[in-house]
Amino acid sequence: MATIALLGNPNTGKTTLFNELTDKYAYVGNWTGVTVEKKMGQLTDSETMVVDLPGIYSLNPLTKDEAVATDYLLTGHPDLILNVTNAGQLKRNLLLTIELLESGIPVVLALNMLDDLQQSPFLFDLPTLAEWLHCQVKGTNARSKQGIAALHANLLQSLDHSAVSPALTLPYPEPVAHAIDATTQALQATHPELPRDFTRWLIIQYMAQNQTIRDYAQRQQLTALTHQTAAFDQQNFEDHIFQTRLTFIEQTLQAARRPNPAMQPNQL
Ligand code: GDP
Ligand code: MG
Ligand code: K
Repeated sequence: MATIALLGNPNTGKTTLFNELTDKYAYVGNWTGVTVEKKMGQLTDSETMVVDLPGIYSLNPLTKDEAVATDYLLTGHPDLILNVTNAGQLKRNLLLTIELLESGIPVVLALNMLDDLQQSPFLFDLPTLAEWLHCQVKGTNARSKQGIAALHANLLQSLDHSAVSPALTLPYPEPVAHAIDATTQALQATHPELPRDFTRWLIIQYMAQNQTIRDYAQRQQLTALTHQTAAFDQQNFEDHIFQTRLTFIEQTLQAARRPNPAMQPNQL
């Protein structure tokens, strides 16, 4: 049975979308060790399970509640990620999106709350966003139920792997890129069972000082990674990674922004 993980910043409409996309509850309770509600339901007209996860701004968790989402990516083996974003705060939302896209797990991006953009001077061209991010992008207004049917159809299609692209690879600067490649080789030699994209993602997260990932690497004895801790930290890889992501987001948004025809000066 396939599983879709619902991930996104807090208050982007994840639970509203969950309710629209599912028709049967499979489970409602709490995640182990935290008080966050765990909701699982069946995607309408499908055997697929949808899992609603706590809202997060990054995969590097600040709280135990937030760590639930990162832990789920490490151990839950979702087949697909539905990343729900607030279209009006895309710049901030895309920081998480990039972390998800790097995992190699297929991502469908929902640009939710499109209704909030009606008064904005700019809209987004969804095909351009899809091209830059290498993933499916669908616009929704979860509250008024617009775009749900198309999103549902796209999720089914993406689960069929017919519409899925490879993981996003950002142009990290030379020392980082070189270290990623070298560490990937070393880690693949000792842990050939890990998928290549997932290996690269673990390394980037480790470099970015994600403590949940660092604990995981310790537990799994990923020594190709753990032995590099001091080297990564001394070279400020975390800062390089963050800057590269910000630059990429700026470029993506610049390419995808379109004037909102409803807000053109001659119509005001
Ligand atoms: P979550 O924290 O990501 O699970 O977000 P919720 O589903 O709880 O939604 C947060 C708030 O945003 C609620 O008040 C929703 O009614 C509202 N909301 C959800 N989707 C939309 C949308 O497409 N447009 C607008 N304007 N509001 C929405
Ligand atoms: Mg919620
Ligand atoms: K429902």
